[in-house]
Amino acid sequence: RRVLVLTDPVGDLGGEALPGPVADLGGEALPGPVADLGGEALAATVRAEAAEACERHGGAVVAPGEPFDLVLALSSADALPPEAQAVREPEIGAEGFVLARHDDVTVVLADDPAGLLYGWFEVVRLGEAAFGEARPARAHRPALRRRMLDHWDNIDVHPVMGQVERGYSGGSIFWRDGAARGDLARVRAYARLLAATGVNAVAINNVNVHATEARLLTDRLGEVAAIAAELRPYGIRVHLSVNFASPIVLGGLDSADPLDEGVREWWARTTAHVYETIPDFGGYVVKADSEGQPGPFAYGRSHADGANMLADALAPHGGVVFWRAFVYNHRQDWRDRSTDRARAAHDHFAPLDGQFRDNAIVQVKYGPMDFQTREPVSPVIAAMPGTRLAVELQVTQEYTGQQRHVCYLGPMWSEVLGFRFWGPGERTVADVAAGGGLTAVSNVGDDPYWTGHPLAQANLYAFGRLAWAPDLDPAAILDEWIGLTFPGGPGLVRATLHEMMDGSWETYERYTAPLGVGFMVRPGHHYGPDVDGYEYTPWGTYHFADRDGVGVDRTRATGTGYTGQYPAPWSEVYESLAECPDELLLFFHHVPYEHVLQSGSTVVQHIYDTHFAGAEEAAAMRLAWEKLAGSVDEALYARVKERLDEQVRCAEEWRDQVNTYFLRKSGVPDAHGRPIH
Ligand code: BDP
Repeated sequence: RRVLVLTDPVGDLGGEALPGPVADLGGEALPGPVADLGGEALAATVRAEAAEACERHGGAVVAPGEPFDLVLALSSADALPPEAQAVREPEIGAEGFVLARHDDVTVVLADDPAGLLYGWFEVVRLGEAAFGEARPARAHRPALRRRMLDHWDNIDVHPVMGQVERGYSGGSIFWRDGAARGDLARVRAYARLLAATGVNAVAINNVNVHATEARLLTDRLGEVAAIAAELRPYGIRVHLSVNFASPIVLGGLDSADPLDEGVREWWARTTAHVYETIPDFGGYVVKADSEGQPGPFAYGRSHADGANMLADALAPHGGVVFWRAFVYNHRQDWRDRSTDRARAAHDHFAPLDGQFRDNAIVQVKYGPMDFQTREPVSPVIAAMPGTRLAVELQVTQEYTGQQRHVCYLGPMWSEVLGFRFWGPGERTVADVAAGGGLTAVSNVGDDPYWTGHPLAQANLYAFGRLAWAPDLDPAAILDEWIGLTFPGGPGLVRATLHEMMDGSWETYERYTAPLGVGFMVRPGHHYGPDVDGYEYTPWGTYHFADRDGVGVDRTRATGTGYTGQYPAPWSEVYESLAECPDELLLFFHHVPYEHVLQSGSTVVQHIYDTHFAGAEEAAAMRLAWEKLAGSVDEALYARVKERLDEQVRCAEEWRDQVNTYFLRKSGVPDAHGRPIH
């Protein structure tokens, strides 16, 4: 192909306000100047990508005036060819692009170099199809302005958590031997990978900020700058997780009170220094008053006070603070059945709606508990119309098989993003999050396959694609990933992968904790079954199984009142035993074992049936993979096979423990007489 790239002159992006849709805030843009986003660096990336692709696949980058098959042009470029003029729009918008094909020419037109890069990757994704039939001009724009991955990476290797907290892909790609890696080539490759999926922000250290990592904000900032330099050419902004007590820990002050002038001044000064070093720094991520992290409660201040202090320090530089809503009491009395961890985030944050600064984004986990395989969508997302919200997902599979199990999470995320709190036709979760963003804990490490389980790459890909376009069909995203990862291979490989992966989230759900009740994992590392592992602990994660029944009564009528945190119609649907969706029944209700589900099965029979089925499906997955021996790369085959062996073993273990447990509790035998020990 002959490719024409027109990126001169790159407009000056300095001082411009961040655009982007804001569902609840009247379409308003985030205020504040944004330092130069590295426009020239991005434009250079587009040129280099095009040149490299031509070199690899044949073709050439041509000069203006020569014939071309593909033109990538900035709308501000001098001498736009007529093909590009024809698809010009008054405003394509930040990061957006127009793609068209007519008269045997493919056109990508963008207002800024980031849009051009995303347009380039769209062409790559389409492959030959980008040069086939005519394509009417279509504008592509990200639905969510901030599409971010959080790395729970430590610089040092933590004695319990290892280097990457909840990491299943080896060590950190950023840090090694107590410092930023000397060779950051892999970080650059990661940036490229992320840009190709649409991600534009990364936090490079753990939300649990230990002493060494806290210093990244001050005397170790140079290491952050080195990483930012690798991410910048792909349009990815660096963020840091900061410790709320930094003024004490790093600054030698005797307080971290967010209303104390000295403390505020310390943050303002420290933040200004960050921006002198990294002018396009994205901002902070904060876990406060959560699982032992310091926070504003120590000073009798609210989370709005805490977040606003950091927002004020960041505002002059155009930065934002992602303030996590994951705040709950992890030392509760398990005998006190009136406390309900599911209520905590809403209890703490909903009353603060409207009090957060415009550049403070409240980051809410998708469910009210903690990244379980099945949870209702967090009611906090519906409760703060006057606040920018980001929804947080977990790409790393802490509770979904730890990258030893195949578990494609696209369908779960798509369900969450498409959920309509206010009923059919009303706004979706993705609409609400448009003003804040979509974030997720990354699943990437220094493993040769990036994600430990090679098939877990699909989750990383799906996250980026859904953050860009939440209404994409997750099965289609999966096929995209399969096609791009196994190009040109036999159709059997692609069909088998689709068959193995598309329903794998539901398979995983079948053999693990039933009907939305959650947890039942081994305490600490959270892998494998332990039905009562958390039942008598202070973490607030209970199933309440006894000889009469199982499940958590979260109704207003007789339970914790959690259902009241939802707007209608869901407050009523979840409250009602008859209407509550089966898959969430035990999240909302405590029921007898022989309670009949909407499916017609009883609760206990459903548990038996799904656990037998889930373990069988895992075995079928392995069988399907075994048929691919010889058709895929040998090392890759072996890696996946070894993980599938473990998945099959673990699924059987889950099946046996869960089934046996409920047989013994309930005394109800399996209707089909299958062996349960
Ligand atoms: C939990 C993890 C823990 C994290 C915590 C969080 O087990 O390692 O620190 O979430 O999100 O799921 O802060």
